[in-house]
Amino acid sequence: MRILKSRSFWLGAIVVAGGALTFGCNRATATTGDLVGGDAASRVYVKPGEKDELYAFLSGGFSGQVSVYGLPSGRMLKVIPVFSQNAENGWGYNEESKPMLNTTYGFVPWDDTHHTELSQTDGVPDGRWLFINGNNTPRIARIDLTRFETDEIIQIPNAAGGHASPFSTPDSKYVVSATRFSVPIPNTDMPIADYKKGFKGTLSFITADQPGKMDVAFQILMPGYDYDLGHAGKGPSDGWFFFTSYNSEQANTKLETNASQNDKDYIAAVNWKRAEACVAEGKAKTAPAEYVHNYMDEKSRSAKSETKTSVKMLDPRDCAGIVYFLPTPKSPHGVDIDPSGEYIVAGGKLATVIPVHSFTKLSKAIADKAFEKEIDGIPVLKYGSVMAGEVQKPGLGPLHTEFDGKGYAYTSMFISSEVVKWKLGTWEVVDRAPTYYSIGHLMIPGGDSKKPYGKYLLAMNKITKDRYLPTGPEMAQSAQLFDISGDRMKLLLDFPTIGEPHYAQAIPASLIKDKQVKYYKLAESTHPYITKAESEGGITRTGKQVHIKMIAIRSHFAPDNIEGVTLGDTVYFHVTNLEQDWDILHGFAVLGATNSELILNPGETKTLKWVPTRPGVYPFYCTDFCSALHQEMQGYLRVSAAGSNVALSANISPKAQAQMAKATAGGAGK
Ligand code: RUQ
Ligand code: CUA
Repeated sequence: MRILKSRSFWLGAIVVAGGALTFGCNRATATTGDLVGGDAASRVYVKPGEKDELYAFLSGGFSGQVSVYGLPSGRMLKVIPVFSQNAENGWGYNEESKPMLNTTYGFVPWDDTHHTELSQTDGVPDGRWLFINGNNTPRIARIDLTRFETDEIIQIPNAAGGHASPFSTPDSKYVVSATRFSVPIPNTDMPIADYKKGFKGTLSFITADQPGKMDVAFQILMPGYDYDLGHAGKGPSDGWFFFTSYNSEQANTKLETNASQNDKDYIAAVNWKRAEACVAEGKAKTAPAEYVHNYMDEKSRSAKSETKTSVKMLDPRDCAGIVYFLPTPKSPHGVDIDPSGEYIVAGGKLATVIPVHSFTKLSKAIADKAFEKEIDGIPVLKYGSVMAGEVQKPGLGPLHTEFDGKGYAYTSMFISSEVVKWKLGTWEVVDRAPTYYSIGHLMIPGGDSKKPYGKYLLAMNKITKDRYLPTGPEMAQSAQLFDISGDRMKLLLDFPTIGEPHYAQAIPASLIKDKQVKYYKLAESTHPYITKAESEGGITRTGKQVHIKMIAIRSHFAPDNIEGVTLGDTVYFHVTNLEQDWDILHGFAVLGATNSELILNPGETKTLKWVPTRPGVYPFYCTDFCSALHQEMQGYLRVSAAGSNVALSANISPKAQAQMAKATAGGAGK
């Protein structure tokens, strides 16, 4: 969507949207009666103590995170940090999670998350994992839905702008990532004017079905266009993947006009089963590529990073039949496959129709070799030979389409600011509903899968303007929930969101809620600095490093008085939450820390690194209101001048003291 934000486009968009809004409202009055009809409140009302029907996962856009909402209430349940440091719970600040943000560019504590993708079994979301892409430093993350925590992040090499990502095959064997920006591959110093000659695109297939083992299975080298979005085939089209591209003009400046010249751009249809076979036959070249893979070690709940050094690169010239181009009007954005797997729907941002391709026709055109030409080893099919139909006069600026499983498709119209419902097969528009304002993505629970859950539609709007109490120049982005169970869409609810949600997915709560991890078992933890009992806490010194093993339990820390730290030391607080009970958390913060607090799940050990800068006495305390005596949950650490002879000590048990003495005697000493 960023591409749309050029000034003249916005101006145009707003002028047109303004016009369309009046039009939209009139239309709505004519067809759907009151926008928020009489029973809307009861349709979204979830009584105190009762639970929502669905979990909805909204990408955070430039917040770099994922937020979780209950539907239909629109109540926010959690923010899951992914690519952005999150001081609220120490993600990316504590020592255990920092490695999750490692890349070949170093520690990258931010990204732009766009598309949530639930793992699937046989083309239906199964509630095991949620994948999300990082756009800026191309990455894909896996969130484990028994914990609602990010457990794995893989960087995508030979890529710039991981936008067409992380769409999944129907069995989640692979998730994909296509480069949005073409760049020299491998990236190297080159004049930008050499774009047409030297810049390339890549499509990456990442193995995803084994937690902790994501890897780049292979990449496909593509012409230097911009690759935008993708979706896997299913049913008859299982084994195929579809990616939109724009800028077939291969412009490298002022894309707004220069990449809008051609009447049609392309959808790349990728036969990934054939690509797999070519890789197995040794037709891929091993290309050097550095990328980082980070994952949470299951037992220590500490992240590990590894750097990989090569990928298998397939050139379509070396493996005939892996990619075909489907001409598609005009600068297409979304590409969405209907539940049957037959229809391939494109959202041509600048097109006046919604073009739909047919997989049956595509297969036949390939068999008949109905090719127009070939580009870099990729046959271009004839538009007429693959087109199933066009939705006429749908509105302006089609972006994304989802399906209700009852034969209808719903397309978001950015410029005319509305959702348009149309019928698969006849391509007739049957309903439209205005959105407030300028909708980007829309989501129907399961609406990109083989079995849509239907019932609701969530519009995610880019501009909020006058919908809420004003909050200065920036307003929260806004989501709108529609009831789509009847013939007409009915607006039920507006709610503000975090960051800028692009895509979202939702799934029946029953698939997730009973599988939750309630606490981590102390006995099973392999964290090297875990303190499993109060008697085992202690303090040790190794050169200039001081390690404090500490426990937190209602309502104290042990040890809670520490002396012998001197200026020049680096202190590591390894705090273990001894609680073995659901939702009993403690926090830890120390005066003058330059990172953030720790928030400790029950049974978990986390580490805060702290470098004191002045002698003095430093209090630490629990930040999570855990008990009636939470406010008493505090302690002190004394820092002395460098070279001082204050003995290293902590008020700990005799047993721990003996162990500490042994460790210090065996260590490097001061
Ligand atoms: S996207 S609506 Cu269309 Cu990544 Cu943003
Ligand atoms: Cu522990 Cu508050």
